[in-house]
Amino acid sequence: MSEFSEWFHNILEEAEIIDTRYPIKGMHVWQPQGFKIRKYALSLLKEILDEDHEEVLFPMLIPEDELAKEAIHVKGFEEEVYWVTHGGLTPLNKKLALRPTSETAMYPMFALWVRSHTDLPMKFYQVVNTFRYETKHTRPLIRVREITTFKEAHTIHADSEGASQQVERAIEIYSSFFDQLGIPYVVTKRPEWDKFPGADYTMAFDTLLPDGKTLQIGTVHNLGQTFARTFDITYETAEGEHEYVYQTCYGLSDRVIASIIGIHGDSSGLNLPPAVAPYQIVIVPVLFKKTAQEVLDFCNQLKDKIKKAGLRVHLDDRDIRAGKKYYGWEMRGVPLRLEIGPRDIENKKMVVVRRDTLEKEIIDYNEETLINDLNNILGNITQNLKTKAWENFQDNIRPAETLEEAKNIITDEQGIVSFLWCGDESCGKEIEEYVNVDILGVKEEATEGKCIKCGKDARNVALLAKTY
Ligand code: PR8
Repeated sequence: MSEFSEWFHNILEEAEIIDTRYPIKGMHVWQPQGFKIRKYALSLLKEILDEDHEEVLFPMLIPEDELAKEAIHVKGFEEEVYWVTHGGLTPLNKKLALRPTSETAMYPMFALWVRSHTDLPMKFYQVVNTFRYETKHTRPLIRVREITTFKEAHTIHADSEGASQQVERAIEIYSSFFDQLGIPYVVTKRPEWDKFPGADYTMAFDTLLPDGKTLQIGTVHNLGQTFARTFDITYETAEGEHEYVYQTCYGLSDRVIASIIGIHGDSSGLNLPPAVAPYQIVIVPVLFKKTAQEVLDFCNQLKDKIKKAGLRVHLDDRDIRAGKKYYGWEMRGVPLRLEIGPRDIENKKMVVVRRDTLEKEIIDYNEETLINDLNNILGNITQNLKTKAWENFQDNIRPAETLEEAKNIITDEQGIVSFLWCGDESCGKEIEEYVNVDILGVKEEATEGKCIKCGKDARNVALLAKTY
C-alpha cells in the first residue's frame, strides 16, 4: 500500500467518514461526518444544476431488453452489470439489471416525453446510487461497486449545436463546482478508445492525488443521435417533420469527496473547505475553576450569535484536556478554531487558529464586526486551499519532448506529462505501451511541432499519466 493509500484509509476511519467493514467488496457505509460532507458538497452542485435542470428520479432496475438495445453501450457495460434474476423464489421472465448508469432507464421514457421542437431543450438530473461490478482493485470513494452519490445529468436538444453547446455549459458547471471546493483539474478530450460507450466524444476532468496518480473526477459526453436512434426519440419540427434528437449526459461520483480529502488533507488529518465542513468553526473554552461559568456563558452566547448568522459552529465544552480537543478538531478538518479564556474576554480578544495554516492569531473581539471578521477568515481559507492545490497541480504537469523523457518523468516524478501527438490511434497505443501509462486525452490543438512518437506534424497537445 502506498503512503498516501495508507493515510487515506486511516483518515476515513479516524475522522469517521466511511466505514469500510461492510461485508460486500466495494460497498461501504457513510458515517455521520462523511454524510455531512457529502450533503454539503451535493447542495453546492444542486444549486448550480437547479438553475436550468429539473430533478427527476428513475427506478433502479432496468429490464434486460432495454439495457441490451444500444449495442455499443451494452458492450461497454456488460461485464459490470449486477443482475436481479429472482422475485423471491420465482425466476423472473425478464432479468433486471441494477443500473450501472441510467441512459437505458431514462431514454425509453424520453421517447414518450419528447413531442415537439417547442419542448426542447430538456435538461434533467438525478442523484442516485449506481452499481458497477468493477474488476479493478476497489478503493473507498475512489473505485466502488456501489456509487452512492451518482449525480447524472441528461439533456435533449433539437440540433447538434445545441448538444455541443451543452457540453461546454456542463464543463463550466463542473469547473465552477470544483472551483468552490478548491479541487484543481484539467479537462481533456478522451481518446477514441477511452470514450463513454455510445458517445460521439467524451470530455473528462482529471485531478491529481498526492501519490502522483490522476483521478477522473467527472465526465461530459456528447451522445449525438446514437441513443435517439436506438430508443426512437424524435420530435416534430416547425415544418411538421420528425427528427431524431441530439443528447448529452454528464456525471460525477463520490470521487469528489475523495479529492477533497486527498488533496487538501495533510499529516494532521482532514483540511476541509468551509463550504463542506460539517462544523466551520469550533469554540474551545479555556476553563479554570474560578472563571469557568463566566467563560462558558460567554462562549454559549458567542456560539448562538455565530449560529444565527448561518455559520456551522460547535462549542466543545467536554471535560477533557484542551490539547486533546485541538488534536481531534484538527484531524476532522474544522477550518477555524476559536480559543477563549477569561483574560481574552477581559481584553476583548480571541485566539483564532486556522486549520489550513495551523497558525495562531490573536484578533480583537468586536461585537459589531465579529461575523464579518469570521466570514473573511473563512473566505481566506477557501482561497488559500485553492491556491495551494492549484500550485501543486501545475508544478506536477511537465512537458516531455521524447518518449524516453516522458517515461523518466512518470517513473521518477509521476504526475502529468504533456506531449505533442499526431492524434493517430495506432501511434497513441504505442505511446501508452512504451510509457506504460494511459493517455488522458487531448488538452488543446497543437500549433506547431512534431509527434513525440512518429515525428509527423503534431495535431494535439496531449497528456499522459498514471491513473487510478
Ligand atoms: C456516465 N452516464 O456514466 P461515466 N467508483 C467511483 N466513481 C466512479 C466509478 C466507480 N466505480 N465509475 C465511474 N465513476 C454517464 C454520465 C450518466 C452520467 C465516476 O459516465 O461512466 C467517474 O468520475 O464516465 C466518472 O467520470 C463519473 O463517475 C461518471 O461516469
